Amino acid sequence: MSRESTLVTLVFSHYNEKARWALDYCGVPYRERGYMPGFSQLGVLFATRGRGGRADRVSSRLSTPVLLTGDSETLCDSTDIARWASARSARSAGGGPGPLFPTPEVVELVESFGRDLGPYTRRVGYWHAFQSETALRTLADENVSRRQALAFRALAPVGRAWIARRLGVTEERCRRATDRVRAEMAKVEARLDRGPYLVGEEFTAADLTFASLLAPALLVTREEGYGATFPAVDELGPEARDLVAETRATRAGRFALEMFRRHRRAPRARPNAGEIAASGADRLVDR
Ligand SMILES: N[C@@H](CCC(=O)N[C@@H](CS)C(=O)NCC(=O)O)C(=O)O
Repeated sequence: MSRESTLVTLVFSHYNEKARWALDYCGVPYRERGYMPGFSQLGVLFATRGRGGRADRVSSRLSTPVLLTGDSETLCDSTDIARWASARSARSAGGGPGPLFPTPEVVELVESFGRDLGPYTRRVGYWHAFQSETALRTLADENVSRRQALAFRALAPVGRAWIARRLGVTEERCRRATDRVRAEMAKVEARLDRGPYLVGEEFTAADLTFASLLAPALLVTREEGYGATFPAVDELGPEARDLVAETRATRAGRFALEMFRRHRRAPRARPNAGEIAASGADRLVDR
């Protein structure tokens, strides 16, 4: 029997939520090691024995999520993790890509959301968090161990400038990113005219990826199913509050929240992050 897998996360990140959700959906048990930005890179270095993964347009060699599977594989990308989880859950039914990746169209959509939506909701999320007095503190206090949260808070002024530089978080770029998010939502709405899910008649990785990567603009709560805690909407300024309200009112926003509601049951309790022990059974879904 293989050992339990370990998921190394930047705990509140939407790409990480995508991996957690896929693992939970496919019933794969795992332990989560959750980190704040700046610490996650150390977590990845440690987990991969200094090797890291591969950099691409939206991520670095030290990006999360990283999954150390119980069979000693190391997967350094959320799509690779989701595909692995899906194939693993299909193994007993004779193999194949599994429930999350039934067709190549799903793979294409997952990749396009990863490229054209994820980086933009991330930039918008960080910009608005940086305008708030308390948001970064909440992200730390609610998501990682007390020790890590204190260390993060001490380093936050430097960390913030570092994140802003790495991810291009400026007011002007946030504005353009917001427009790109709206354009992606419009594309999704056009698809929803054709059926209940983004591809075909069943929930797939396309729906899961869209909902996860839109989550920072919706501020999906733990109660609504998100596997980490975002700041509360009233911790943010008026512009951010309006954006969350606007996104939640769109058809695409409502669809994403519906995917959380129907396919990702909320975690039972806030785990003691830092060393979060999560099991698939804790956050299962109705399938
Ligand atoms: N292509 C990657 C993107 C992952 C990504 O960008 N992760 C970010 C969190 S949102 C990260 O860990 N960034 C830290 C870094 O690259 O140093 C995936 O889908 O797994």
